[in-house]
Amino acid sequence: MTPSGLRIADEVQDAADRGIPILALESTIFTHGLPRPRNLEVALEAEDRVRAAGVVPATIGVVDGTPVVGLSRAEIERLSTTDEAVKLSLRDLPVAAAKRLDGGTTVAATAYLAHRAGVRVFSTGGLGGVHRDAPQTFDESADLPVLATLPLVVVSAGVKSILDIPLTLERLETLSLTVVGYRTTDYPGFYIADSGFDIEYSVDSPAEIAAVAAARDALGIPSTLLVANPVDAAAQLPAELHDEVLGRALADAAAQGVSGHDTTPFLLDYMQRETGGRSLDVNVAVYRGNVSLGAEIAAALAGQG
Ligand code: PSU
Ligand code: MN
Repeated sequence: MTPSGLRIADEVQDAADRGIPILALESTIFTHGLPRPRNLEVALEAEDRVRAAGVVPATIGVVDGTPVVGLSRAEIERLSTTDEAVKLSLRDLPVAAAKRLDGGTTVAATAYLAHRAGVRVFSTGGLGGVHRDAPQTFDESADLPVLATLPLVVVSAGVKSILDIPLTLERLETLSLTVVGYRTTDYPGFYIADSGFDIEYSVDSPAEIAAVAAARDALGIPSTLLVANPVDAAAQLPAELHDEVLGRALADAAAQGVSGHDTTPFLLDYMQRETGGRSLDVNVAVYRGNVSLGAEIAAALAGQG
C-alpha cells in the first residue's frame, strides 16, 4: 500500500502529469452488474473505446485490498472471473484494505478514488439513487451524497428505472448536484430513453459540458456535474416488457426480503433473466454510449487546459 492508500497505474499517472485526457470507469458493473462472460468483454471493450478516442482509460477497482486507478488487463480479468469479488462502496474500502479483499467499486467508491488520483471525468451505466420503498427502508444509494462532495463530471443514463425516479430527482436537488441532459430535457431511466420525468437543462456538446464544469470549478462549487445521456430510443427496452418484468422483479425482491447492497444486483439479474437477455443488451448499449460521451468530455476538458 502506498502512502496515499491507492495505486495509480503508470500510464494514468503519466497522462495526469502531461494533461492527457483520462476517463475513469467503474468495476461493480462487471463484478456484480453483468453476467459472465459478457462482463469481461464489456469491460475490455469499454477500455478500447476510450483509447480509440485518444483518451486514457482508468478502470478502478480493488485488488488484494489495494484500490487501483488503472487496473491492468490481468486485474480486470481477475475481478471479472473470481467468485470472491465483493461489492465495495466508499465505506467498505478501509475494511477491504485491512482484509486484503478483491472487489468491484461502486460509483461512490470509484468517484472518490478517481478524484484522489486527479481524474475528472467518469462514465458508468446508471447511477444509484433512491429506492422505491425508501420512505420505509431509507435505502438511498451512497452514490448521491458522495458525488455531492466531489467536483467531477459523471456520465450516466440517468438512474436505473428500478429506483424511484422522482424521489431521486428531489434528492439531487437537495444535494445541489447539477444535472444536465445531453441533447434532451427528458430525464432518462437507464433501460428507457425517457423516464417520463423532466429536468431543466439540456446541453448540446462536450464543449458545452466542459464549459459548465469550468464555471463550476471557477466558483469553487464542490459537487459533481451529472450528465444524463439517454440510450438510443431504437435500442431501449420496449416499455410494456420493461414495466411488466420490473413489476415482477420488485415483487420478488420484496417477497425474498432482498435488501441493502444486494438489491440493485438482484433486480438487474432478474431483469436479465426474465427479458431473455434483452435488458442485458440495453445495459451494454447504455454503457457504450456513456463511455463514448465521457471520452469526448474528457478530451474537451483537457483542451481547455
Ligand atoms: N451501472 C450499471 N450496472 C451496475 C451499476 C451501474 O450499468 O451494476 C452499479 C454502480 O456501481 C452503482 C451501483 O454504484 O450499481 C448502485 O448500487 P447501490 O444501489 O447498492 O448503491
Ligand atoms: Mn442501497
